[in-house]
Amino acid sequence: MKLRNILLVAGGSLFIGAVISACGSVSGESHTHIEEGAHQEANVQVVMEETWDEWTFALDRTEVAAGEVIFEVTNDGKFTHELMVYPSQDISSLLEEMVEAARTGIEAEHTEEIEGLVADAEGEDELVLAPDESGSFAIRLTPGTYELACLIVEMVGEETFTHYEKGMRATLVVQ
Ligand SMILES: [Cu+2]
Repeated sequence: MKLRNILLVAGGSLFIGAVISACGSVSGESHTHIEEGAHQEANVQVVMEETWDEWTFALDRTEVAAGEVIFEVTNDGKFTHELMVYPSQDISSLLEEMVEAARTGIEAEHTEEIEGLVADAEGEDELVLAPDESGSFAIRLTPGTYELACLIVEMVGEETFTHYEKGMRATLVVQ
């Protein structure tokens, strides 16, 4: 069973590889473009955690080169967390709206209010991880300053708050 899974994964990678080379050979120009993109790849380790007074996204680096960036994320906390990546912007009014919506029991979709929210190849614009879960999120980033954030709204007793305001955000500079 295990061996079968490994073989399937290997088969999948080979298939993707074949598709990329086929596209690259269509014309000289697109070939160069794809080659450049393929070599620009960076990894960022992200650890999500909450302590008594601090909720954090800890990054192992705060600068990466533009291109494909793979976030390897671990949720070391006790709550479910999400990773969203978007160009740095003021989202304070959005956070207020979300908290207000949660208090009144409305399920609010917030992602479309964020300008330039980055999605992966499958169109996913967030990576959600349960406690003790790990996962990765591969996206393409152009130069700029980005914010990594968890915008989950939590209701604990009388308190309603966003993970963001507790500190679950970090800045990544893409050069
Ligand atoms: Cu969170």
